[in-house]
Amino acid sequence: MAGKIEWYHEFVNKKYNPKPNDVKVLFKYKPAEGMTKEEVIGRVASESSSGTWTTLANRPKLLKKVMAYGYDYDKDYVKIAYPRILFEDGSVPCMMSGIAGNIFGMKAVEGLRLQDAELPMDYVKGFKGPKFGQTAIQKIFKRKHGPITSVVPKPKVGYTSKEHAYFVAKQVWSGGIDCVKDDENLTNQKFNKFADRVKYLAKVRDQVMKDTGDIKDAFINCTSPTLKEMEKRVKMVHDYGFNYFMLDLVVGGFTAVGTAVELSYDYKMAIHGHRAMHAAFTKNPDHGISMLFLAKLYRLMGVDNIHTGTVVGKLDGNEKEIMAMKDMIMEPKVDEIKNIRLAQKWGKIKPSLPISSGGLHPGLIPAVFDVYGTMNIGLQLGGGTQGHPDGIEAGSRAMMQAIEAHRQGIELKDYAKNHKELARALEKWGVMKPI
Ligand code: CAP
Ligand code: MG
Repeated sequence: MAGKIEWYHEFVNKKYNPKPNDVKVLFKYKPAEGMTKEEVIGRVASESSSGTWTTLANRPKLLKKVMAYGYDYDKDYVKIAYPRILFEDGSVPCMMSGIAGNIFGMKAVEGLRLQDAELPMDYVKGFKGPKFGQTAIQKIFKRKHGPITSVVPKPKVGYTSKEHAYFVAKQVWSGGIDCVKDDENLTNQKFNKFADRVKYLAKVRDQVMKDTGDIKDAFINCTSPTLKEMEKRVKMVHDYGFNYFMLDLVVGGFTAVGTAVELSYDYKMAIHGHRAMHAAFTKNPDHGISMLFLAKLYRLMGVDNIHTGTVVGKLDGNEKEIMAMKDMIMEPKVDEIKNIRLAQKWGKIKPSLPISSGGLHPGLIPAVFDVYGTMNIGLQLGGGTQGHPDGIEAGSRAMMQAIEAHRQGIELKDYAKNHKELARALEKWGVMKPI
C-alpha cells in the first residue's frame, strides 16, 4: 500500500553525487518513534524541496530538477543536496522557507537542527556582503588594530533621551569607548523618543569628539514596526552624521535585514546586528537552527557587526561552535569541521566583525581575547561598566585599561597597580563569570 501512496523514498539516494552548484545542508536529526532513518530523511528532503505526503496524479517535466536528495547520512546527521535552481538569486527568505520551513514541524522527526549549509559561489555572488565589516577598524575609526569598543546604557531601558545622551553617553565616550549602543529593546518608547535620542546623541558626540580628538559613534536601534519607518529612522541617523545604525536582526526578520543592507550601501553606513530572540531556536542542540548558520546568512547578506558570544559571559554558546563561527565570519574560506561546520568559500564577500558581549566586565576581557585569538573584534559591555563602584566614566576607563593591559601582555592585577579604575573593577568583580 505505502508504495502506491507515498514517494518519500525517491528523495533518498546514497549514490547521489552533489553537483558543484548544489546547496549542501547538514542536519542533525532524531527520528520519531518507529520511523527509520530513510523514512525521516525522505520526508525532510521532500518537504523542504518539491515533494508532498502522497503520490500525485501529475509530475511536471521539471520535477527531477527541483528534487533534493539525502545522500550522506548516519544515525545522527544527514547531508541533503538541494539543486541551485530551487533558490531565487539574492533571496535568503526564499531559501529559508525551503530548508528551514515546514520540516521542523514534521511528526516524523523528534528533533531536527539545521547545523550549516555550504553555499555555492553561484549563490554567494547574488549578495553584497558587509560594506565595512572588519575594515571599520581602519575605515571608520582610522586605527590599525581592534577592538571596536561599545557600551550599552544600563538599565536596558529607563533613561530619558536626554539622560541617555547627556548623562550616560557623555561619560561612556569621555571614558574612551568608541560607541554607545542602544539596548535591544530600546526603540521609540514615549520616555526615550528615537528622534530626540538621535539629536541629543549627535550633540554630545560632537562635543566629546572636540574635547578628545577621538572618533565617536553609536549603534542606534532602528528596529521599527514597518520597513518604511525603519528607512525613515536610518535616514535620520545618517543625517545626524553617524556611521552605524543598529537592527535587531532576528526580530526584524530577513526582509528587514535585506532592506537594511540596501540602506547601508545607499547611505555608506555600517550595520550593527543584534541577535535578540535567536536563542528561541539556536539554544537547543537537538532542534532548531545553529547560530553558526544564522551568522553565515548575516555575513552573506551584509551585516557588518554580528554578535557571536563570549564563552565566559552570561549567555549560552559552546566554545567549539563559537570558534567555528568566528572563523567562518572572519576568514575568506573555511574547511569542514565534522558535524559542526561545512566548508565555505566567500569570494568577494568581506569578513564581518564578531561582537563579543553579554555578562562581560574588565576582569573577563583577557579571556575573551584568548577565546577569539585576536583583538580585531567588537567588545561590548553593559553592566560591566555601569556597575563600576565609581560610576560610568570610571567603568569605561576600567574597560579601556583592561584592553590596554592585554595589548601590552601585562597581567590585569599588575596593570591595576597604577590604574585605579581597573583596580576598583577587579575589587568588585575579580574574574567572576556571571550566569
Ligand atoms: C549585554 C546586552 C546584550 C547581550 C546580547 C544584554 O549587556 O546588552 O544585549 O550581550 O547577547 O542586554 O544582555 P551586559 P549576545 O553587558 O550587561 O550583559 O551578545 O549573546 O547576543
Ligand atoms: Mg542588550
